[in-house]
Amino acid sequence: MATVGHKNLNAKLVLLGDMGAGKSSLVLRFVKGQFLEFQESTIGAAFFSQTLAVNDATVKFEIWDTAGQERYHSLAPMYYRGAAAAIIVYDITSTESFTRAKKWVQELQKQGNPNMVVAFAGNKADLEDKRKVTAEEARVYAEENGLFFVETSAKTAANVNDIFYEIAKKLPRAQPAQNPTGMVLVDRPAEGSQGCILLFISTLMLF
Ligand SMILES: Nc1nc2c(ncn2[C@@H]2O[C@H](COP(=O)(O)OP(=O)(O)OP(=O)(O)O)[C@@H](O)[C@H]2O)c(=O)[nH]1
Ligand SMILES: [Mg+2]
Repeated sequence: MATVGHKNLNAKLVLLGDMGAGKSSLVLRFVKGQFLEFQESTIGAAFFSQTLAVNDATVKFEIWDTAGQERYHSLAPMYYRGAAAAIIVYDITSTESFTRAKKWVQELQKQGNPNMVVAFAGNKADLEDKRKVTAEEARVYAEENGLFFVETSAKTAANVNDIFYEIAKKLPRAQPAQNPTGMVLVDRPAEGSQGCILLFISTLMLF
């Protein structure tokens, strides 16, 4: 049960990045604690949810794991529109994926929510011997663009939970009335009809 002053937040989170960067693997690691050596390429997008307790709040992430293949690019706005947070993922062994990640940053800067919490994740950090993108280069880029940077490994689990915890901590603890676009929703199950309103706003966020 929620304690006094405790908030339940629903936060839409989207993962963006080149195909094969490891978006689905990061989600699978976070949500189920698993890793697959042969993770299938995502078709369209996949939805997951996971709840985290952080300080004064319980954050329920509604996670959209998008497909990195170029042919699905036009679907992306449907998933990042109204999102409270994004994780832009690249593969540290691929300069193309780093370039692609920077393009996603630009797209979010142009079309995304300006208050979005954006994490920049250099994944496959376990493949140090195949590294093509230095952590320093990525850190400088992330700092210049106001992103929260971390290197992760879905394989070893390094920094995977941490990235979601950091995002949860950075989410604004806004009230619905002050937040008409519904980026982060405060859910109070005890207050009857609010659940319906939340569902309605969440549905609007998808269109
Ligand atoms: N060594 C290593 N391999 C990884 C890691 N993360 C993902 N992989 C592998 O990289 C491949 C691609 O991972 P996915 O999670 O499918 O990548 P994706 O970004 O979801 O790709 P799309 O769905 O096509 O956009 C899979 O074979 C994974 O096993 C990692 O941290 N380390
Ligand atoms: Mg995928």
